[in-house]
Amino acid sequence: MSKRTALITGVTGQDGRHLTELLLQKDYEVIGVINGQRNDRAEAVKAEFPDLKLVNADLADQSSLVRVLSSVQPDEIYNLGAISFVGLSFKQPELTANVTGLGPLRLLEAMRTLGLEKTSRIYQASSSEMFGKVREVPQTETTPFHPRSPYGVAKAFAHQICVNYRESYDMFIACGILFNHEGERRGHEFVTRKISNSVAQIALGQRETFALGTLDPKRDWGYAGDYVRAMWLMLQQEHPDDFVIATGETHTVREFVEAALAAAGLPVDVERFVTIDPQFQRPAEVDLLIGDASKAREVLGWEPNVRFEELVQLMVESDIARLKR
Ligand code: GDR
Repeated sequence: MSKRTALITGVTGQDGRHLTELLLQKDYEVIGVINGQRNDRAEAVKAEFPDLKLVNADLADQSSLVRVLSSVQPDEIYNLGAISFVGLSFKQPELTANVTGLGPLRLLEAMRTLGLEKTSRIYQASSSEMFGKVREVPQTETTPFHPRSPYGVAKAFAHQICVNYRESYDMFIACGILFNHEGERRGHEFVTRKISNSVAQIALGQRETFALGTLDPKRDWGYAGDYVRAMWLMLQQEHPDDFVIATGETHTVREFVEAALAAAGLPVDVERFVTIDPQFQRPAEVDLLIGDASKAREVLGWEPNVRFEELVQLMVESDIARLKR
């Protein structure tokens, strides 16, 4: 039997790298989409995964998607590509709408144009940011959306166009509503990595303090390596569906800082190490997220393995080890 083929957009990001690792272990042929004339991250991902193949296309360029899907004919498509930093989406809302919102629609249309809608399966990276100003606690697959950023609005459009195409054209489209997921591959612009890296620098005597926008928001933080398993499981089911992927635990940014200081063996005194800088605050904030992943547990048999303290510890230890190198 020939190998199954998976196409991943956003392959150079945190989830793209975890998913590439998982699918190569499962003996898939993995093809990653990269964009741009010079993409330094493409070099890094190629060095990390020599068996990964790379192709050029862009979620903002329909004909490039048609060409790539036509030549690859993937069994599974994982759409992880997006403008994914909520803070940036306030500064570049139109770009965010185009890539994060319309990108998935372009992929679906490319599948239909090529007659792949009955043979290829697609995973869409939906987000807990769609819940925004939450209408219920905890959030499930049926909680109404109230996004609080251009990013959240774009993700809500993408999610609903996926549901619409699934219902209209009987396509296998699965949406994972993933709550925050972090780890040693997280980008430095996100709060968890900013904290783990800054705390590691303090522990090594390389800095004394660092600045955050606010300590109050609560997030349901899981480990990215656990969450890409859920993506794969969703595409192995008999029927496509939507699934919340979360730990069911919520913590404040302050608690993340406290756990990081403890993990580094520093005094757990947040005010001594953290200053507040309004430049890192957002025009509208998501105050509380906590997901109920019962459906994923029952239907997919999915469970998170890494819990909050362990996640913080693995991030701080990995940053300390990296900075020492
Ligand atoms: P989020 O992640 O917006 O939840 O989206 P992020 O880590 O950026 O923010 C989490 C919370 O921390 C607060 N915060 C700060 N955030 C950053 N980045 N920098 C700061 O200095 C800072 N200070 C406080 C934020 O305001 C926020 O409340 C992530 C992304 O990965 C999305 O792509 C994904 O869809 C969701 O998680 C689920």
